[in-house]
Amino acid sequence: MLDGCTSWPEDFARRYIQEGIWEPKVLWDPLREAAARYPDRTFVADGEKKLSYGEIVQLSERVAVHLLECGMQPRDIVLLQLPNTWEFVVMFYALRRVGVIPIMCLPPHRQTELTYFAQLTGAKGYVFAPSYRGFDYLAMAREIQAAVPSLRCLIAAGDGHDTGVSYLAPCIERPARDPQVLAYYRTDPFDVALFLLSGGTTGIPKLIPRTAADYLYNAKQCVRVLDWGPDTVFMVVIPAAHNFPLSAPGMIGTAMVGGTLAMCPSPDPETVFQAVQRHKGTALAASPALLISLLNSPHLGKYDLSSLRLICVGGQKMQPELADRVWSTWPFATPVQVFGMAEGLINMTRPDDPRDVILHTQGRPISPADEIRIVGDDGQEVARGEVGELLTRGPYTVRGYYKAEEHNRVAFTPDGFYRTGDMVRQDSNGNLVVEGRRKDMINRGGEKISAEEIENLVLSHDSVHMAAVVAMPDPVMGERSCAFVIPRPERTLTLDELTRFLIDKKIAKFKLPERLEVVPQFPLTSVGKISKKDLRDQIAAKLKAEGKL
Ligand code: OOB
Repeated sequence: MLDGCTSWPEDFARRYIQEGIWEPKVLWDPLREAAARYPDRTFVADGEKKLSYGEIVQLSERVAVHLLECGMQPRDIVLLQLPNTWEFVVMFYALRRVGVIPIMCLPPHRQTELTYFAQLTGAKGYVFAPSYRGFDYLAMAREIQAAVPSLRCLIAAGDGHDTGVSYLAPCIERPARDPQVLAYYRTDPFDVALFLLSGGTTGIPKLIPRTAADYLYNAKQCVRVLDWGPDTVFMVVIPAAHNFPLSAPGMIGTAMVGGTLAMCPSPDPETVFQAVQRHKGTALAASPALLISLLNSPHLGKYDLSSLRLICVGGQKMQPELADRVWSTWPFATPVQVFGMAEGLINMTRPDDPRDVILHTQGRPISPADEIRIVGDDGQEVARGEVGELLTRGPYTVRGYYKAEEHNRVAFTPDGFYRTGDMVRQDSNGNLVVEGRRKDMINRGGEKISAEEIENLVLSHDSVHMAAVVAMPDPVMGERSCAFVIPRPERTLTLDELTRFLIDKKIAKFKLPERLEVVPQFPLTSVGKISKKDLRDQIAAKLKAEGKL
C-alpha cells in the first residue's frame, strides 16, 4: 500500500481474497462493464443533460489522457472538490482510470483545510469549479498553489482562459490525441484508490485511505441489502464526496447495477423535489436534517414524488418520530436507517424489516465479515443490551489513518479494531441503537465538526483565555456548535467578532460556532478537566428557558 497507509495483516488479506470478499477489481471496472453491456443507458442525469454509460467512459478517458499530458502519474494525489454535477462523475472516473488518487474534499472546505491536505500528501493537482455559490475557488486555488509547491496542476470545471489553469470543457470536446496510451494503465485493486475525510475528533483532520477492493465490496454489500437494480435512479443530494452518496451504495453502487445517477445541484427543497419528479428518482440518501427541511417545505405537495422507493437516512441519528413522519408523508417509500462511517463499517435496517426495527434501530452490519464489539470503560465486552463503545474490524474498515501513527495507536486497538467513539447497544436481533458518543465532536446535520480543531482556533484570539466548543441541541440540525469562552482580564468578545475572526482563518463555514457564551469559569470534572457534559447541559437548559427548543 501507499506509504503512510496501514495494510490489513496478511492473514486477513488472504482470507478476504480466498472468500471472494476482496475481488481483483478496480473502481473503473463496474463502469467499463456497464458501458460494454448497455452503452446507451443513462448513467448520469444532470438537469437537462443526460450522459450514457458509453459517453461517461468516453469523456472520462479523454480527461484521463489529459491528466497524463499534464504530467500526472499513477499514485499521484489530487484534491477533488466539485459540486454535485456530471463533471464530478467524469473527473472521479478519469482520475481512477489512470490510478491518480483523489482526496474527496467537500465544497465548503476552504484554504486552511485544503492547504493542509495538499501539504500532508504532496498533492500534485487540484480539481475545482471556478465559482460556486458566490465563492471564488479560482482565487483560492492560486493561494493554495502559492503555499504548496508540489501542487502543479490546476484543473477547473467548465470553460475559461486563465493562465496555469486547464479547463475541462475543451479537453472533453476533442478526442484524445493518443487514447491507446490508456491500455498501459491498470491499477492495483489492493492499493489506495481514494482518500475520504474523517469527521475528526482531533485538532487536525484525518485522511482515510480506501482501496478499490474494500470500497467495491462496501458498495456491493449495500446494493445487495437494498436490492438495487438497473431501474434504480439514485438522487445525489448531499455532497457527492461523502461516503454515503459515494458508496453506500451511492455512485459506485449505481454503476454496479447499471442504474442512473440524478445529480442535484442543491439541497434546497424545491430543487430536490423538481429533480426527483423530473428524473423519477427511486432512492434518496439524506441526513435527518435534510429530511426535516424537505418535510417542512411549503413546496412539498406540489411535486410528484411517487417514484421514490427508498429513503436512506444517515449521518446522524434519526428519531422515531421523524421516521414515522417520512413514512406517513411518502407511504410508497420505505425509510432505511444507515449508520455508517467513512472509516468503514456500514449498518443498515433492511427494507423488509419489521416497522419497529426501522423506526427504533440504526440497523446491523451489511456484511457477515464485519466484526463488532461493544465494550465498557474497562475494554471488556458488555452484556447484550448494555450500552458501550462500538469497536469494529472488517474487510472494508481501515486499519489506520494516513500518516497519523500516533493517533492510530489511540484510534485502533492493538488487534486492529477501530474505536468508533459511538456509544451503542445491540438488541436481541443484532440491531444497533446509537445512544450517544464519547468522541469530542459536534454533528451538525450530518456534517462533523471536531471540537478541538475549533477550540485551537478560538484560543488564538487575543481576547480569549480559555475555550471549549460543545454541541447544543437544535430541532432541525440535531446539533449546532456553541463556543464557551473565558475572556482574558479586561477583555470581552462578541459572537460577531469571533465569527469574523474565524472566517479569516479560512475554514469551512459549517464549522463556525453559532453561539457564544462568555463565562467567568468552566465546570470541572472530579479529575479537574473541563466538564463538557456540564457545559452541554448548561446550554441546553438555557435554550429551553429561552423557548428555542
Ligand atoms: C457518515 O460517515 P461520517 O464519517 O461522516 O461520520 C460517521 C459518524 C459515526 O461514527 C456516528 O457518530 C455518526 O457519524 N453517524 C450516526 C449515524 N450515521 C452516522 N449516528 C447516529 N445514527 C446514524 N444513522 O456519517 C456515514 C457514512 C456512510 C453512510 C452513512 C453515514
